[in-house]
Amino acid sequence: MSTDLGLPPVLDPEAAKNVLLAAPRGYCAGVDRAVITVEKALDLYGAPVYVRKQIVHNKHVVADLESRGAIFVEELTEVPEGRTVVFSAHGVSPAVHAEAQERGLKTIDATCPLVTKVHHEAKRFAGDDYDILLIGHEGHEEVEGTAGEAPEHIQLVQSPADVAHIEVRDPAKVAWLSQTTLSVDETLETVAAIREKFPLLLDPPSDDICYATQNRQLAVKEIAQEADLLIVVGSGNSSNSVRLVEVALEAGAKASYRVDDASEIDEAWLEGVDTVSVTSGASVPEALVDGVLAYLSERGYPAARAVHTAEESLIFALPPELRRDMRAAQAQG
Ligand code: 2E7
Ligand code: F3S
Repeated sequence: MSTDLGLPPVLDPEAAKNVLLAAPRGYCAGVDRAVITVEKALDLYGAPVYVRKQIVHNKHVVADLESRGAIFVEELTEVPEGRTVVFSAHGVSPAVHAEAQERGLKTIDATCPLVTKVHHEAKRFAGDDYDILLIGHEGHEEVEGTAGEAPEHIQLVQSPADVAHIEVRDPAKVAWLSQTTLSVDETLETVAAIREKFPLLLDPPSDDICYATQNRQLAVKEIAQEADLLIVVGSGNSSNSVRLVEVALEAGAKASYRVDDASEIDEAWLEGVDTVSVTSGASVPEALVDGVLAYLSERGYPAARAVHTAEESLIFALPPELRRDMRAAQAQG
């Protein structure tokens, strides 16, 4: 399905080859905040600073922060007692907060505020004793964090096909929530299937799929229609980046691949390709996109033409615990 935004045609009819660049793409406000949080923590406390899980799902971002002294761990047991640990943008369950406190760790919570909002919704529905159907991907850190807010009330729904097997205590008390980085179209299908089974289904108070996910999917649809090849820059464990490939193919791109950087592009993908479209996931530094555009330019493609479908200006304040320590350090001179 494609979205007609009523935009002027983007292709240059005179040019044999075209490169279209989605806008918006790349860093969202939550990623920007999380990456800056680790950088400022390194400045303020000195290396090493521990980070539970990848701060965002991008291997270049993680490698860069590692080179500056961040240590990424899977579990809090790997963090020496009394040290500082940053929680990733994807959020953590209350059990992880409790474990950190037990181990005497100083914590800085870089959970995206839009994930925290979903945690609050989960707590509220659970407080009203609703069965909560959380649409998302099993094993994703965000889902583990959200589900951990009310494990007895929440069950995971991964696709419309799962709906047939759902059992609830009271069909009149069912609500749904979702991971923030899902495909908008597929989630609508899943919700429709749930609602057919439970007509009294309660919606979240506002969209759980965040503005950045929605905007990047809308933008990719716009550059997919004309694309012989659509390249998504992003890591393999980045849910929102992987979704962009799926959305691109759904929207009519003839082929679409995800790459971590230009070195992963296969020259054979370009055979017979006139129009290449490019976008990037919410955890992807712009330099990696620049690398892909340079790769295309070296192979005879013209400068990219940006296709704007939304403006983004959201900025989140840094975590309060970090701001407090920054103020204290400043006051000490
Ligand atoms: C946090 C949240 O790090 P990402 O690639 O994460 P996903 O969830 O897409 O795998 O992208 C940024 C981001 C998105 N959502 C960070 Cl909850
Ligand atoms: Fe937050 Fe959405 Fe980014 S949930 S981290 S703004 S992709």
